[in-house]
Amino acid sequence: MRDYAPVPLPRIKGPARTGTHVPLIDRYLERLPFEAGDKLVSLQEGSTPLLQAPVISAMVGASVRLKLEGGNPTGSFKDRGMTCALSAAVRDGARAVICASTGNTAASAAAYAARAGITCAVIVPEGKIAQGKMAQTLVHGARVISLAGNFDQALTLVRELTDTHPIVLVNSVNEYRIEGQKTAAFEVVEALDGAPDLVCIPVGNAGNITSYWRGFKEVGTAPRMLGFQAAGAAPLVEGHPIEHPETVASAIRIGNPVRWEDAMNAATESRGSIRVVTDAEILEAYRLLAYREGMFCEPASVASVAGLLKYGADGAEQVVCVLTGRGLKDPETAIANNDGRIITAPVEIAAIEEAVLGDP
Ligand code: AN7
Repeated sequence: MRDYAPVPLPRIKGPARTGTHVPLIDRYLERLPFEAGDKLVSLQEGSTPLLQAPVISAMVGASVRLKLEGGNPTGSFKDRGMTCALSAAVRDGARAVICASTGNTAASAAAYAARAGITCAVIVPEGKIAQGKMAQTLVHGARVISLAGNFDQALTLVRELTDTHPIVLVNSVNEYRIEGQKTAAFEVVEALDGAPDLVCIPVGNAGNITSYWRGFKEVGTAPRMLGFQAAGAAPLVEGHPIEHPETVASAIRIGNPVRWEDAMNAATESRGSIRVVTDAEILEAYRLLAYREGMFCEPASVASVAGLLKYGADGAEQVVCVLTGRGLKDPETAIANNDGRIITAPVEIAAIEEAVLGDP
C-alpha cells in the first residue's frame, strides 16, 4: 500500500493536459517566486508525459512510470529551471547570463537567452559535451568557451567571473533553477493523485534531486528518493570529490556537485540513498529502453532505470524513473552502440534480398 496522506495539490492554471499548455511559471504561479503579470521568458516548458513502462515493470515487479523530461522545449529538464532563471534575470535588468555546463544547461540557457534577447556565454569541457547539445548551443547564438579542463573547473571559473562582473550565473547554484525544477514533482503528484513510493533519478551536480525533494515536500508527500551516479563520477557515494571524473554519461561527468548537502539531505530525509551504476549498466538500460520500451534517452538519463534494475524496487508498488534528456542529444553514443546492425549494400536486388532477409 502507498502510505501518503491526502495532499493539497498545487492549483493548476490553464488546460495543462489538453495540449495547449501554458508557461510553467503561470501554471504554478502560487508556488514560484513570481507575481501575476510578470513578464516571463517561456518556451512552454513543463507538462511532460509520465509514460508507463510495461517491460521494466515486469522486470522489477512494480508499476514503473517514466517522467519524460526530454519532452521539454530543448529536450531536457533544464528548461524548467531556466524559464525561472531567465525570467528573474530579465526582471532584474540583466543583460547577460553565463553557465558552466556538461551540455544541457548550456543548450537551455542559450535558447532562453535567445528568447529573452540577451547575451549568453557558456563554458564547457573541451571534447566532452555531446554533439546535439553543442549544436543547440551554437544555433542559439551563445558564445561557447571550450575549456581545457572539466566541468568542476569550469564552474569554479564562472563563479569567480560572476563575482566581479554583472553577468547572471544560471547554474543550479541559482535558486530560481531549483524553484523551477521542483515543478516536475508537482506534475508527478498530479498525474498519480499522490506521490509514488519510489523516485529514481540521475545525479550529477545534484540540483535535480534537490528540486524534486523540495517539490514533493511542498505538497505534503515524501516518496523515497534514490539518486544514481555513474561509477567513475560518484563523489556522493564515495564521500569525497572526484578530481578526474569519467563516464560514458557525459552529462553527469561531475566530480564535485554544488548541491552536495542538499542531495544528501534529500536521500536521508526521504529514507532513500545515493548509489552507483557502472557505465556498462547504464548502456544496458539505454539499450533496453530503446529496444523494448521504444524510448530513446541520453545515457545520463537512464542512470535512473539502470539503478532501479540493479537494486530492485525494494517493495515499492509505484515507481517513477526520471528520464532527464532525450536520446537525440547524443547521437555519437547511439551510433557507437549500434551492435553492428548497419549493412552496406550495392544497388542490386540480390544483394538487397540477402541484406534484408538473410541471417543477421
Ligand atoms: C541529462 O548541463 O550538469 O544532478 O551542465 O544533463 O541536477 O546536475 C547536466 C546534468 C542528469 C544531472 N541528466 O542533473 C549540465 C548538467 C542529464 C543532465 C543530469 C544532467 P543534476
